[in-house]
Formats: sequence, structure tokens, C-alpha cells
Amino acid sequence: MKLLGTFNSPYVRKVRLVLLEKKIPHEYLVDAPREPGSQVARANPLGRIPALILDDETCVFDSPVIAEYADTLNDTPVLIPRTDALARMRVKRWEALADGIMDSAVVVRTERIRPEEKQEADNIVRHNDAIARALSFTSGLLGQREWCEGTSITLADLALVSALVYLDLRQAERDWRGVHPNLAAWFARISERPSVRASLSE
Ligand SMILES: N[C@@H](CCC(=O)N[C@@H](CS)C(=O)NCC(=O)O)C(=O)O
Repeated sequence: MKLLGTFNSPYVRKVRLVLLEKKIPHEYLVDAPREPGSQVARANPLGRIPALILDDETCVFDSPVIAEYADTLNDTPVLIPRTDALARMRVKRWEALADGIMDSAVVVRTERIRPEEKQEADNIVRHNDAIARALSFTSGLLGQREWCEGTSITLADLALVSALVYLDLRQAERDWRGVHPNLAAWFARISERPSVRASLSE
């Protein structure tokens, strides 16, 4: 299988982490949808990354669908609980929370790179407020736990670290570590994982 994506996309990082944690063989192709010659739109009608192309050319999108599909390919580890309905819901909700932080950070970034007179200040404030609320909620849920859900790594951890890496990239001025020291400690720990290091170095 081939994964199309870019280094900075938080949604791509999330699915790369899933594939790396589960040691699923794949080819990672850097392909930015807006660059000339991109094959993204031919693979994914939405023209977005990540796009996972299976060996029979089936294209899997978007990132939650890729993550769920990849998780069913082996049990080492199981990243989305299979039988406990509540635990499964909580992991998927963590993912929704992290994806929502990514969505809002992408909106803020898109506004900020427009000419100043065209930027919608209200939109920026609304999405920055949503990020701040989501981080507070996240920090409260996490508490002093080692993992977002249960006693081992799940998709929840991989989604959250991807959202926080993206905030560092696009909103370096946001002092989320100072506001939420428990998130900072958790992030420092998970950043040591080989999968996270690999996703940050290539
Ligand atoms: N909900 C989608 C979001 C994917 C997305 O919006 N990706 C961005 C990159 S971060 C993209 O491909 N944008 C299209 C573009 O840049 O033209 C997912 O989870 O996969």
C-alpha cells in the first residue's frame, strides 16, 4: 500500500503513526495536493491528504477511515478497542477532539496567510477559542494518566500528539505547556517513542 501525504499535515502524521506503531508495510510518498503533478486528486476525489492507496488501487480516505482500516489489519497493538463499546467510543471521541483541534488550527493558519485586509478576525478568534477550550477539556480528561484511554497506547494518543505537534508548528506562540503542565509532561513522554521520532524526522 502507498500513503500519500506531506510532512506538516497533522492528519497525515496521525495515520503515519498508526502504520508505524502497527508495523504495517507501506510506501510513504510525499505528495502535496496543490503542487503541479500531484496524484492526490486522481486517487482521492476530495483532493485531500492523507490518501491510502491499496494494492488493488482502492483509495482509502479520510484519516479516521484510514486509521480504522489499518487497525483491523493486525492486533499488535489494537489501537481502537474492539469489544468494549464505551472504550471504543472514548477512543473515537479523543480522535474527534484531536481532529477538531487540527481543523481549527488549519482554519486559523488559512486566515493568517491571507492578505491582512482579507483576514476575518472573528473567525480567527472563534477557532482559537475552540482550540483553547478543547485543550482544557483534553487536559482535564488526561489528568495524570499515562495514556489517554486504558492502560496502553491507542489511537487517542496518536491523534493527540499529532494535534499538539501541529499547534507547535503553526501556533508556536500558544503556551499550551504553561497552561496545561500535565499535557506537557505527557507530550514529552510520548515524543520519545520511535514512531513519533520517525514521523518528525522524515
Ligand atoms: N478530515 C480530513 C482532513 C484532511 C485535510 O484537510 N487535509 C489537508 C492537508 S492538512 C488537505 O489535503 N488539504 C487540501 C489542500 O491542501 O489542497 C482527514 O481527516 O483526512
